Amino acid sequence: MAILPILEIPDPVLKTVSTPVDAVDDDLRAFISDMFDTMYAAPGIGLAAIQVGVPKQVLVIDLQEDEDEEGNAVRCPRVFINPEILEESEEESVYNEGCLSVPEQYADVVRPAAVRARWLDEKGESHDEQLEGLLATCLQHEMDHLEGILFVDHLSRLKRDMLLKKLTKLRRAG
Ligand code: GNR
Ligand code: NI
Repeated sequence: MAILPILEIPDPVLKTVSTPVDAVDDDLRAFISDMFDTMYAAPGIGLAAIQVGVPKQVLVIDLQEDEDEEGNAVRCPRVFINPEILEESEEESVYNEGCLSVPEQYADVVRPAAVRARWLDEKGESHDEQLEGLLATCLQHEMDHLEGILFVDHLSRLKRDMLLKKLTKLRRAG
């Protein structure tokens, strides 16, 4: 169990373009386990490897939508290695996104409502699936990280500057 430090804007490492993984092995699985520890502790619903400083095409998602009878979150951890978007829907959806690398700031982002994606899981097995709803939104948000893109890069300059100013103020306030 290891909780890794999460890089925050304006750390230039977040702009790194991540490279594909060439072997899904025990070392990678140990790192993925640390990514889940880090994501659950934050807490967040997704995490890309570059957010903890590792420029590999690895991301983890757990929407934490399901609850048991006692109202406890049921874990549904998903791993995406070397993900690719094969198709995007014409239909768009708007979601009020946040990011662990842009703490406590939220803004509406427009993205394709559904995507067909291909990826490897933690066993190295290939998946090709149509995803929609929050899972599609979150996957696109995480895949942006692999290109060095943050959700604020989807906003108008005015909205982005306002949001970054708020973050600066918040940090000054401690
Ligand atoms: O925890 C997170 N919540 C979230 C909400 C809406 C859209 C995307 C996300 S991902 C984010 C965690 C994160 O920063 N992943 O990169
Ligand atoms: Ni993010």
